[in-house]
Amino acid sequence: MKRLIAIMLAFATPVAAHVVIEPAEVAANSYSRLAFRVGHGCGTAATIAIEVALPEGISMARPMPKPGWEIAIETRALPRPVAGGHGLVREAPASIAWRGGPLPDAHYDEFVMMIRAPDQPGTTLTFPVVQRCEGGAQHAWVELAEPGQPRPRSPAPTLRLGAR
Ligand SMILES: [Cu+2]
Repeated sequence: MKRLIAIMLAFATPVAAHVVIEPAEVAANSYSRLAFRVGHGCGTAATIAIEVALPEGISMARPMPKPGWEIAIETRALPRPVAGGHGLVREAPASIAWRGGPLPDAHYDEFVMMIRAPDQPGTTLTFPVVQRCEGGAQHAWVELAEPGQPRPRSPAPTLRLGAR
C-alpha cells in the first residue's frame, strides 16, 4: 500500500513543478535566454544550489547574476577553435552553478542564462541539473525520457532547437 501511494504521488506531480527550461524551444544558432524554473525544494528542504551541466555544442553561455547567489562557471577546451561573434572561441562552458539562497520549498524562482544555441535545427539538448538543499538533501534531475517508456520521475531539463 505504501508503495502504491508513492507511485500515485509520482504520477500526480505536475510536470511544471520540476526543474524545467523556459522556453521549451529556441531557434537554432540563436542567442537565447533560458530560464531554469525551480518549482520546489528537495522534499520540503530549501534549495541552496542549482548546478547545470551544459551539453556539448554550446559555445557560449552567460549566467545572469542573482542577488544572494554566487555563480561558478567551469569550462572545457574545445577540440578546435570555433568562430564566435567576436573572434575565435577556444573554450566552451561546461557547467554553471548558482550557490546561495536559501530558496524555501514554498517559493519559486528562476535561474537565467543566455546561450548561443548550436546550429542543429530539429535536435533536442539535455541539461542535467543537480539541485542541492539544506541538510544535505539533493535532487538529481538527470533522467532521460525514452520513447515508449513512462515519463521518468526526475527528468533532465530539455531544450528543442527549432528552425533558424
Ligand atoms: Cu517536481
